[in-house]
Amino acid sequence: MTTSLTLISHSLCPYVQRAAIVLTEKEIPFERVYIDLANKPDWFRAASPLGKVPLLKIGTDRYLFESAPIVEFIDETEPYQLHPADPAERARHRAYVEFASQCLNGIGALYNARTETDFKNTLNALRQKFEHLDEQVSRSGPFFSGDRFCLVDAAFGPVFRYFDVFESFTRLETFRDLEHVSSWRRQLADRPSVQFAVSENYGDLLLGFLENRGSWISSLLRNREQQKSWVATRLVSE
Ligand SMILES: N[C@@H](CCC(=O)N[C@@H](CS)C(=O)NCC(=O)O)C(=O)O
Repeated sequence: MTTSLTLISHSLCPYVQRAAIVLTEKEIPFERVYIDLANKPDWFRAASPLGKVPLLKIGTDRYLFESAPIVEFIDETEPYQLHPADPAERARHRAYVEFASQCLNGIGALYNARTETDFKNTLNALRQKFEHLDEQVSRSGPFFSGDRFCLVDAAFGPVFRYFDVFESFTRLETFRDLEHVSSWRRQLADRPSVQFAVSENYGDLLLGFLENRGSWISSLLRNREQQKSWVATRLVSE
């Protein structure tokens, strides 16, 4: 691609990550512009009919919106397709990209859950999705459908990344005994395109976001911080 590409981003958005991963997989140079979603600039409102990131700016004045068409555009305009060639398998991959979006909705519901009961119910619903995925993902790995990294893998890298942060302060056991999903999750976490899709301080940014939700997960996080500071105070005073 000879035209310059700019990915209009937000540091925590998992849909933006999909586009960043695919651009990196395809070794396409691109710039990133971050916007404040709480204070959307006028040019962004004009370019984004749904008011959401990601946007892909092509050249100086064309914008694409919605992550699915954005990543398919990137895939189709560059050699070495990341979607399967077989139409039925491609349709199945597209369906699992949507499944990844539903997992993201479940994660949103999880970090917004106000009570322990809601939190547990939401986590159970997510666990059922991962159980289903454990049946679907390639047995030999490393990726969703075998040895080729596909667009569907780009959609799940950001899903699993949330759990890396959640597990840094609480035990959820969402993936317990899910051998195939766990192995896929590890492979995606090791993939450079997935790692570089977020900034180095992503974990801290997400922790700060979670702490301010006023939800059950915020209290888990604060309790954890309190426990740590009690231990530290005790160590200092002993
Ligand atoms: N269906 C959209 C979802 C994108 C999305 O939800 N973006 C969120 C951030 S992760 C956003 O921009 N929200 C701002 C808003 O809704 O005002 C896609 O696949 O691109």
